[in-house]
Amino acid sequence: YDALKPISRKGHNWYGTSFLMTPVDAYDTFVLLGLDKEAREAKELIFAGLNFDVDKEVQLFEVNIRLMGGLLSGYELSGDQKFLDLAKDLGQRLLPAFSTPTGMPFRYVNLKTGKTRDSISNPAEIGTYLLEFGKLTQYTHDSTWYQVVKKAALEVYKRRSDNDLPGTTINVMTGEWRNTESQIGARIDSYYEYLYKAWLLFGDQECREAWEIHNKSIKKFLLTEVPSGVFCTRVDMKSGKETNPLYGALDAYYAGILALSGDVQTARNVQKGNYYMWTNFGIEPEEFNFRTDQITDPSYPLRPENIESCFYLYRNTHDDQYLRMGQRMIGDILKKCKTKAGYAAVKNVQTGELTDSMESFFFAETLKYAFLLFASEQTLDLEKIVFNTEAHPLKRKTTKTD
Ligand code: DMJ
Repeated sequence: YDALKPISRKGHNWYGTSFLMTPVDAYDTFVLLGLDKEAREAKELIFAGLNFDVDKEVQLFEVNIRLMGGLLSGYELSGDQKFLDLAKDLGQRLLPAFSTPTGMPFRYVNLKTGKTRDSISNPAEIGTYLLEFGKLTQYTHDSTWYQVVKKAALEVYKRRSDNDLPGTTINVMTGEWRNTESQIGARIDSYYEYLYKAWLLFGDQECREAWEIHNKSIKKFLLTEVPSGVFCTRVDMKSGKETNPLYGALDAYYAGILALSGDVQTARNVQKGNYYMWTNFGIEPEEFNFRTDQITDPSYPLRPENIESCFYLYRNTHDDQYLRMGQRMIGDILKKCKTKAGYAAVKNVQTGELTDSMESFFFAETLKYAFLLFASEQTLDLEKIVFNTEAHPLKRKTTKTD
């Protein structure tokens, strides 16, 4: 199944038939954890059942980060050509989405017919292909893959405001912003992440510069200190004025990227806010107002970002407080989310009510970062790999030079 339902002990498929998101997202976690039997079983399921020649419309972004990312890391870890063949086939079927006047992709594409839909997209769903399609370029020696997705990401960058900030939604046909609120979380997050990581993985200087310019503005306009910690607020991209002091589970990745990019002091400050968000509510809510402490979305769908940031900060500082933070978060997940057949998302962090859902990113990311936080550093060397946004490790060609 694409996702598991731990309470009813059933499964859920996003598009009627299964694209095997659970085994694809879990495969490299099994490998890293040394669960060889489970890794073998997942691989067998994938090769026996994964078929992209189906008349189904899929969401480009999700299929890319989970399936394309998982298949590519599967190829690099196992050397099995079938993983790469599946990734190339999927890539071909996603490409028609990029045929727009701006080069920024539609949100949905039919895998068989190439028919596209939904021109109102956002930076994350436009710019989160650099790592995966860059890998396709590396393995096929065809530069088109990377060129197409790099153009898409830079079209967002080109449309940044005078304050060097993007908005939240944009029309990919006209290039006009629809929602001009700027923030670091949902619908923007991995656009920033991939600009920086395209530099790490491929040495792309233009992407690095775009990340640095955006990041300077994030720090200038969004980073906000309140008594409970440092958070990133939401502002209007043009005026830079605060629109809504909301922060949430998805925003928590930012401390990790800061740590990875070497800005350890800011990362530490942001992680303090992240930890406050987790401990103040027993488990982190999807979204809350950091000025009033009011929760605006009480769910916790087993997200990884807070633990992910503990992992990067610990790797960078070896400060035990990040181990303790991670231990507390993992303990809360074990205590509050464990069911007889897996781990369930929380419907309301205040009441503790669970919901019958276990997204595949719990396998790909949450469990992997939890494990790696306490594992020996040789288990995974950050000089040798870059994680895609679904925590699929992709091999770096060269080691870091700066
Ligand atoms: C994952 O699918 C990816 O990390 C994505 O970038 C946004 N968040 C979810 C997990 O929270």
